Amino acid sequence: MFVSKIRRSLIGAAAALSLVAVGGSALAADTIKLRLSSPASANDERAIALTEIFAPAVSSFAEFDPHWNASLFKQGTELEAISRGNLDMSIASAQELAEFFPEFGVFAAGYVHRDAAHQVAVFNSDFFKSYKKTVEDKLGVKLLTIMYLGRRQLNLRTDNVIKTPADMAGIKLRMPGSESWQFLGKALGANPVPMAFGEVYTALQTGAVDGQDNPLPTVQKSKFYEVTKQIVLTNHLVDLNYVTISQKVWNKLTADQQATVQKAADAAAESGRQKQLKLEGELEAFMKSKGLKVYSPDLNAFRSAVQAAYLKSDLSKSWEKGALEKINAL
Ligand code: KDO
Repeated sequence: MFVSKIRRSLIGAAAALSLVAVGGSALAADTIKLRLSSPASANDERAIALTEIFAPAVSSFAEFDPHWNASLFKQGTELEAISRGNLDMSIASAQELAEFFPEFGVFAAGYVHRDAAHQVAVFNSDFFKSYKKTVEDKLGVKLLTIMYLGRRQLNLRTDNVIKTPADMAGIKLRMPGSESWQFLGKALGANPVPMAFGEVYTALQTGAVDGQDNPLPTVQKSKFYEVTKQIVLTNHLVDLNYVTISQKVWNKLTADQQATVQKAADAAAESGRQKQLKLEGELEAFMKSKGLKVYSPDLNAFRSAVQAAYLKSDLSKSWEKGALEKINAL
């Protein structure tokens, strides 16, 4: 299993840091700045929910200071930044966490989570507690709540009809940069190309890639529909994000402030989830109105190819024993 040396050494450094963290001491008189960095655009429902719901709810003691469009830290480097004490919050993916803790790969795998409610059940389950604790103890990052990004679909600038993974042969599919994402792209039958989110529109426009995958709200908000011709409703990943906060910052809050931050994060996540679900319901019609073909492929063919790819891979060997069964049972 690949976990880069720099990330391993970082885990050691974070563990040392957490030993000197100011456990529970109250700084109630100070207003703290909560700087968040994310590649999400400001019009993304997760960004809107954090800005409109989280920020005012914590404003009596904290100034929420978000930086969208990866304007502060590059996509995929936010967790390191938090761990090193250079950033306070992020919207992290399971794929990013799997770079540090390969067992998180199960939450990043295709066709595992069923829907938004299933994601919440997994996040709040007893068995997920040890995953949260690992991230806190070893990286100095607390997973506050779970956000719904949506069902990822294939979105291509080519117009060949895609029915099965075999039809994806030779398609250059942009996927985010980490190993879990690249694996998923391959499992879908494509040639995955690693690329940061902020570069996707131009890459689609110029033909540097043949397609990308994201939920329909992202295709709409980032205007990928302007530079693509079709959407194949593979539903290959019910995608999630964790709202994270530095454990060190968390430890400096009073118990009341911690409760307020937790409640605010949960409320923002719930609002974002409902809006994202509503949008997903509306956007097939929107995409068609923009001239895109939108259709379902042979879902069994995609599901079985993707599941088989994981089960015979080294990636799934690093999943905790029984994790998949526990997720499926929820
Ligand atoms: C993406 O890069 O395709 C992705 O959808 C991956 C997600 O994990 C998430 O980080 C998201 O981008 C960004 O927040 C931008 O919407």
